Amino acid sequence: MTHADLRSDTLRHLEFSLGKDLPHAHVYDVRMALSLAVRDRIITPWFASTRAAYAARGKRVYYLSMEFLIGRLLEDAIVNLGLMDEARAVCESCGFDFATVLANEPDAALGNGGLGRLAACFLDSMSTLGCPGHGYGIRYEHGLFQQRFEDGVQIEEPEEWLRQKHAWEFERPEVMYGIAFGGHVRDHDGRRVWEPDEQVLAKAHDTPVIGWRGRWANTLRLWGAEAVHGFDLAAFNRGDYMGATAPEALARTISRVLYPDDTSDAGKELRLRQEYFFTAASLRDILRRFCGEHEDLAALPRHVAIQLNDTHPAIAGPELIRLLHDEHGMDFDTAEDTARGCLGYTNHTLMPEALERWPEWLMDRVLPRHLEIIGRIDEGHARAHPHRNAHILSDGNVNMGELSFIMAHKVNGVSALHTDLVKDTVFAELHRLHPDRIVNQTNGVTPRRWIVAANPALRKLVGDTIGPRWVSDLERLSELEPHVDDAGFMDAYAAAKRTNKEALARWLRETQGVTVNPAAMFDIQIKRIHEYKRQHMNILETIALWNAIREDPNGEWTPRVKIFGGKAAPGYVLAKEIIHLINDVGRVINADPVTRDWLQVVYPPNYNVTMAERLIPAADLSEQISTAGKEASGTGNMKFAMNGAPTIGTLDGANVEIRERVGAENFFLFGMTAPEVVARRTVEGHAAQAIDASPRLAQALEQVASGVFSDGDTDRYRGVVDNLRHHDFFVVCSDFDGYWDAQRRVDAAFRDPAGWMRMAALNTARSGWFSSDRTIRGYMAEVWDIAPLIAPASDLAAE
Ligand code: 26W
Repeated sequence: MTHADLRSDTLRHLEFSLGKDLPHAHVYDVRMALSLAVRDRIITPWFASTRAAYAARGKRVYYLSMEFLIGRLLEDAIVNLGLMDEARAVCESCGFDFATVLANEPDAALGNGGLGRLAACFLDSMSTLGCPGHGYGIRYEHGLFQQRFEDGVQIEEPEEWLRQKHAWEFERPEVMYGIAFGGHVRDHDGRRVWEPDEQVLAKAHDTPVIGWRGRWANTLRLWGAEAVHGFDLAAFNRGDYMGATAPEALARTISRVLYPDDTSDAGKELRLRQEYFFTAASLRDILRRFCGEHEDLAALPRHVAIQLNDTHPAIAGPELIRLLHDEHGMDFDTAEDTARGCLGYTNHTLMPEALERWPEWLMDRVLPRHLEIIGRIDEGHARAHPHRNAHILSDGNVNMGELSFIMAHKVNGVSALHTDLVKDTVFAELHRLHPDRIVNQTNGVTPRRWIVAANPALRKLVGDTIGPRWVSDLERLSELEPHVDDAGFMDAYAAAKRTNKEALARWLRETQGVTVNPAAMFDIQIKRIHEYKRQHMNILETIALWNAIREDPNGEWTPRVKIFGGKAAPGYVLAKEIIHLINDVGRVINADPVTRDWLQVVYPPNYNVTMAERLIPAADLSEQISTAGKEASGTGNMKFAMNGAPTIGTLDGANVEIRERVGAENFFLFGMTAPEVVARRTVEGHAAQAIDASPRLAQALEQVASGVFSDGDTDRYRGVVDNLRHHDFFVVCSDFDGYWDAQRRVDAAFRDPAGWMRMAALNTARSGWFSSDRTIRGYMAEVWDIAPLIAPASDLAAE
């Protein structure tokens, strides 16, 4: 594929798809034209993959997720098709800067955080491995809100990714299902018949997901809601214009916007409708495809694996039974076993408030037949396990975690520690009843987006050092290890990091008006704002460091830039207070002439996938400081390690496995372990005790409380301060001194550039296991029992 071909195809699309000639083209036009030309090159492998899957008459995986945090797609497609140089040349030959063209694409922000991004990484790996499958989700008109700061306070703005045409999707008007809601269930000659009183249409929109080197492509099918009867002409003619469009507007509400909560179950009826809408449409589509190839529905588990991305699609169990039993006449128990044979369930959180529990009255109102079926499942499980105390229905609620567990043949956690905690806590009883159902599948991330695309400097160095095969066989990064003692390699490694830091410094100056010193340590914490992730502990340590530097300005300090990024759920008051505090502390510290050269705080608004791709390659230090036992896995931690940023962190989630693999000497550990945290909480006044024992912490807390960072307003941070002094459920105070000491160890280590770079390079060399390709191979073998339909890339003659 030559530059000329890509250029001529781009110019053809500019003219015939965008209706623009080059002299009048805007960056949007060139971005769209190039996207269409690149997309053309995905169609052939896409069709071939679909045909191969049909020809194989084998098994497919269906990944059901309320969230797919995709980000941008143009660069990802160019990287996977190996067209980087050609695409850059096409843009320049059209008189446009390549980076500017790429930056014109909006992020597809159809997710909140870890769970949504994991789903996107999994799609990339399934295609790269040739694992036949589909992603199923919702085509939200508005993704995760845009964040801006007003005087340091988070303001949410609607996200408008569909304001421009979405270059990567194909509308499928022929793939449309009526999804029913409400109504009643009545007996009809011995059978239960659901008579819903509402219907909404689900229309498919397909996005091809191309794998590494374009060898396979799966489909991401997103459902958009439409009204059965759109426009009410009669109302319009009566001049009731709102009335005329109301049916359309009401129906589209279901796929209008992503719920921005990522840890607390809003429990809103619309959320339940969203969950049923996409799950029901997906199951109809799955059964249509199956019935097109096979007769016997009892064989479904041999051809269909359905993965529930947390409990959000858990209604899939009852819905599949309803389709098999109510609509296809299969007897109930066989329908239940058949459904269980298809379903796998992944748990992503232990946070009690994040476990979905729907009030029975609400389930009865929205999905009356499903509530009945859930009741029968619960009774059946009771009969099979008389003396149990794990109930799907309890205290007037439908527990979606228990439903997912009981309806799945395999349940998995997302890191070794988390899976053990799932067995010992949330599902302890069910684990006792089904001891071989829970397995671990430690998360992973795709190296295509998170190294090849995000860090071209490192990509080049690694490729020049160990050849090209690492991209689809990431554990080959270990071949770098011998080179860590080679000065030439280490100079080049340091140069790559420096290049990325200078690029980030430029971006911060241009977009945030902030000047940072690229020689300083870039200490980065980017993730959703939540008390268990302890961004407030980070900013308290920053205040204590500021105090220490002011007390001894000529001391031996390590210049540091503290970079934060992250959104708070709009209703999460304390998280929003933490954001305000970070911005307020930054305002004061950045203005301090005494400490300016030693300490800066930067918090660019609207953290998203694209910003992560910009920040992670430039990081020196990765902040993974959650309360042990709370972060199920983390995936940012893996992206930082791969890109040469050692971790300061607790023994939580996948930090444990990262430390095991990169080596304890290349990881700055601190803090209590999960059992120690549980024990510490039983100590009356544990926070006050810790504050009394730590003058640094006490001083920092007092400064926050007394208004040092809020123009003397002593109310602004009363919430955060009182919570820490009197509750501190996430043991910030008790872990503070350990964190402070670890940060001082980091300072000392960073003052030895060669030693630091060695740690960084060993983090890269030893983090290959955290590829999502390894994770997906685990799911294929241990959960989905499916074989890839293409040979492993490593078998290929030349990459
Ligand atoms: C009902 C509201 C809601 C929405 C999303 C509750 C919980 C969620 C997600 C499960 C939260 C989430 O994103 N969990 C993160 O999942 C990642 C992928 O497995 C893990 O790496 C993170 O540790 C976990 O917090």
